[in-house]
Amino acid sequence: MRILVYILLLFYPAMLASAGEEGSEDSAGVSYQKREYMIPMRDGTKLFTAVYSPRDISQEYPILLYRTPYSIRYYGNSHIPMDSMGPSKEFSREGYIFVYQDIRGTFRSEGEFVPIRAIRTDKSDSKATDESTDNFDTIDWLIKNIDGHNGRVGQWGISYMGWTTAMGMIDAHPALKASSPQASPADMFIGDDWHHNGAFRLMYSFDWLSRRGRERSGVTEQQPQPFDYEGTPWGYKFFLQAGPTSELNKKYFDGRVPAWQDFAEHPNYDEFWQQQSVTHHLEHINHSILNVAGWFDAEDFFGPLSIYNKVEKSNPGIENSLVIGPWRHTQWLRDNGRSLGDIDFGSNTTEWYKKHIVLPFFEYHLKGKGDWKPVEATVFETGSNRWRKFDKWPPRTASVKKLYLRVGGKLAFSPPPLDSTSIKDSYVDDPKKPVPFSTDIRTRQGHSWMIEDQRLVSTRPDVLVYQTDILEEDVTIAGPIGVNLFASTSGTDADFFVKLIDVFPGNTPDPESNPRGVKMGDYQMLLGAEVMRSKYRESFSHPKPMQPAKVSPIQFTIWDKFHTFKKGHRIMVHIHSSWFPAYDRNPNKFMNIYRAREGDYQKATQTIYRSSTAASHLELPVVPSH
Ligand code: PG9
Repeated sequence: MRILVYILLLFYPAMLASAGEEGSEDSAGVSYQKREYMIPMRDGTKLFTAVYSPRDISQEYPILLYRTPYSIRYYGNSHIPMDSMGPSKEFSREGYIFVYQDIRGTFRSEGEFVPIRAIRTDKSDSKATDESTDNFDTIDWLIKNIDGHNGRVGQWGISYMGWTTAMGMIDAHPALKASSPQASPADMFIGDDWHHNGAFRLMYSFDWLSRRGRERSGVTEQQPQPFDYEGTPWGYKFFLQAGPTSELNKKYFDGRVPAWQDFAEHPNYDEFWQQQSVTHHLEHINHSILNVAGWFDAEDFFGPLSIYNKVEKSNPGIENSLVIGPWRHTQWLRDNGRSLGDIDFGSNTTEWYKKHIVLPFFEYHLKGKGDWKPVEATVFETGSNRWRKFDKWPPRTASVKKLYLRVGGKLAFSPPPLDSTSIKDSYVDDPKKPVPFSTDIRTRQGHSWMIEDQRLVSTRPDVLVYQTDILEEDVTIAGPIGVNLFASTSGTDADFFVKLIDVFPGNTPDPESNPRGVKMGDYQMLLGAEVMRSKYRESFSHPKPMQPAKVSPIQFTIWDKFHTFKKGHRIMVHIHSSWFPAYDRNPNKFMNIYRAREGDYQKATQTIYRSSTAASHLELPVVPSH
């Protein structure tokens, strides 16, 4: 009997490929049936795929594809997840053929999973695969084998599924007419989940890889177990006690998380990272693209912006538009978008987006329905709390204004005078007491720390704080923010984090709905933050030590913002050298940090210059405020 069950389990997926398995359910008038298939890829690997089709065969429907490493549960025909079919509930009602697939090497699919698998190097090898070929082969099979479709395919996804969507845009199947990559990572060394400007994002990478990065023992329907942080709810303590990243690998991964090994073997921006970056391959696209991002996305904000910019640059003439709402990672799929953390945006921002953008986009391109008129950029202006539309992003009216660090913790639009006597500010970075990235007690990074109140952290002696006078009129910024520091360290490497903050007036009333009871007077609302690991200040591929005490220019970008600092508020900047455990600590020593030992971590004195010849400043893209 046991042997019979084993044989059945072994061949069950293959049986599905030929027969299909069926179930059905109603969704607000549209009745769906479900079938499961094992779809063969060009190398023979079969991918587990669920197809939900409207039962009404009097008309044809477009196919909407979604490919995930997180499982397409529920398996079998007993459950049809009506609310999550498509980017909003309305899609089920409008009628689509929804296709969900476990990507290669995950859950019920065959093959090996490689997180953010690089694009194949040899395109002439007809059996070589990557996520773009798996996407192509899936669409090809669906078009040839599924009944009732109208020959048009769309694809969408958020986060990892945004990335599989972006990969599907490369060498795309001709039936693919519309793609919406949302919050996709684009480059894991420069600006998304694993690293920012070479600085390692410890807490997130550890959590994700501890669950998703282990080699699997076979096909499964089980989600991985969450990591047990040795019983403590406090990630700061856990990671500080656990020690350097090399120790974490030994203690918790036992060398069985291949991606963790990759970090140590590829500490710089070499071919490994370059080949993995989706933006390097986004060419020859000839279908319509809708890019979606959240201003406060703590995982993948650089990604969607870079994908939008690259598609714009390399594929002139196609429809390629951008939507950015005031959202955390994936928020537009999860709640009404009225607020995030302590900040109220005044309206249900995600509902507006779903009704006015994502549904009309697919209805038009896949069914020819409606009067969708693409707008280049539909962006939510925080501070003023309203949606705005532009024919270009950043808007044409944006012009750079330099905001200088000045003596006495001031920020001003005028440069330091020639004869300043005080020309610098210093602080001591102690890797044993790193600056916390959040005041929440948590083991996983959470979602709202990119908009979190910075008042407590501003009191630390290892955080430099600069602010403008009280603004006499509104200041609106729209676009990327340039950071130009002149800095030195007593060590041979250092991280420099720069945060841009909106400081509310002291007498700001508390909002009507304030679940955490936070007092909003003097609130320091984080708008954006970025880091530069200074050994990469000249090149990500060829790191160079800092020379102790020598002043070096450190330039980088805090990626785009669209925000109005209201009259009566102040603009504030924080500078510090750790943001833990969101980022690993820099030992302040030029080395491969993934191989650092506890003894390598040393205190360093960091100095930021603000003289007339070394005038550290930010470049704000200022637009007229209306
Ligand atoms: N941001 C997530 C991720 C993408 C790619 C790799 C690893 C993690 C996600 O939420 O899917």
